[in-house]
Amino acid sequence: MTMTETLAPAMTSGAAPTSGDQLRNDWTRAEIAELYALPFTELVFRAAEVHRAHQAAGEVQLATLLSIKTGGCPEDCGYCSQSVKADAGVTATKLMDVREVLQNAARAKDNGSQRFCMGAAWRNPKDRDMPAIVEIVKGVRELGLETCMTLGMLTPPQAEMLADAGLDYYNHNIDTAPERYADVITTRTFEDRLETIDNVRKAGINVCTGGIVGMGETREDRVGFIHALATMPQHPESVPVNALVPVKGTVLGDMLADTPLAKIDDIEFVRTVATARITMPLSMVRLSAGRESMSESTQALCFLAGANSIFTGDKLLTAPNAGDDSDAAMFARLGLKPLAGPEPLRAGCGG
Ligand code: SAM
Ligand code: DTB
Ligand code: SF4
Repeated sequence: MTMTETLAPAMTSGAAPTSGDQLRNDWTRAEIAELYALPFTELVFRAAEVHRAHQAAGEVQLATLLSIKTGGCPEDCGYCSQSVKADAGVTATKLMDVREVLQNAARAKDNGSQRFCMGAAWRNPKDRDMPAIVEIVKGVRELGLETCMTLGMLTPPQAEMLADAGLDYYNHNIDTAPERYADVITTRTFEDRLETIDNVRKAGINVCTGGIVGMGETREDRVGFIHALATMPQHPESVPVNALVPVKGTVLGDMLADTPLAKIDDIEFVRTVATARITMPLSMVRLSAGRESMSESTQALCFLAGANSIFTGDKLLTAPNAGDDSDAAMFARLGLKPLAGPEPLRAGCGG
């Protein structure tokens, strides 16, 4: 199938999702590079067409994050304030009590969130942690929220336990292009990441995987990052696109603080969102970390280019987020609505 054949004709906002028969997972790097290099308005126009053909354009999913176990992580991810290698003033905590998690989840629901995403600063959960995690998943589901966890690497039995508990999504980012991975993280490999994603898939849990732009990578690296996602045997149901939050005391935060021009260019960020949308038409593309320092105009361009999910609330895991009031004002100004119905993707990518 050629690239143009994948682009369905524009449909009106709110159009019913298609069956997914136009999905491809045989994208080449050259095709993705070609999309990235389109004139900006052409790229955004095409992404908006794909968006309208497959999703309810104008509706944006609201998800809320909670750090249920903060800091003290043995991994050395160069961007992360929670690594033991970072000196970012993050105090390490134990796993949060189930009741406290449920109080936070109930608040998120009251504030209109559809999904509750819980993160733990672990390389991997220990088997002794699993009963409490299972209890949390069940409790949050009972509140009527979709559940997402991000706990580090999982074994197949751990993934099965989470599936049995009813976990809806597991977040495990590939973060960057395969060939750049070792520049950012040395304590695990890109292949380790894919293995956990595979374990999650096999257990029947929806996959949330994406990464970070603005870590000093090149356009070619960003092409490699999107290529790795769009050629997965089944497209991720959710694709978080984070803009690096440069935290002082982290390797990347300190490095980029000295090179202010390294911050991701807004237009390049929108290009990344648009390319993700075109290559993965049914995935939820989430504007994740970094919105706090992003102008409303840039975010509006991202929504036009097919982003359809955000994290709400004042805090991400440890870093500040845009906050409910400013998001409510932005939604009003842009005429956006919180996503009400189910997401389009359950069919995945048959290739
Ligand atoms: N420990 C688990 C793991 O690494 O899979 C879960 C938590 S981890 C904080 C989740 C994701 O947050 C990372 O994979 C990364 O993409 C993103 N992230 C962390 N710190 C960030 C930062 N400073 N700026 C942007 N994204 C960040
Ligand atoms: C993702 O891709 N972004 C979220 C979520 N998955 C877990 C985390 C962003 C973290 C930003 C930095 C912080 O709060 O420490
Ligand atoms: Fe640990 Fe996750 Fe942070 Fe890496 S990103 S240091 S694995 S909490």
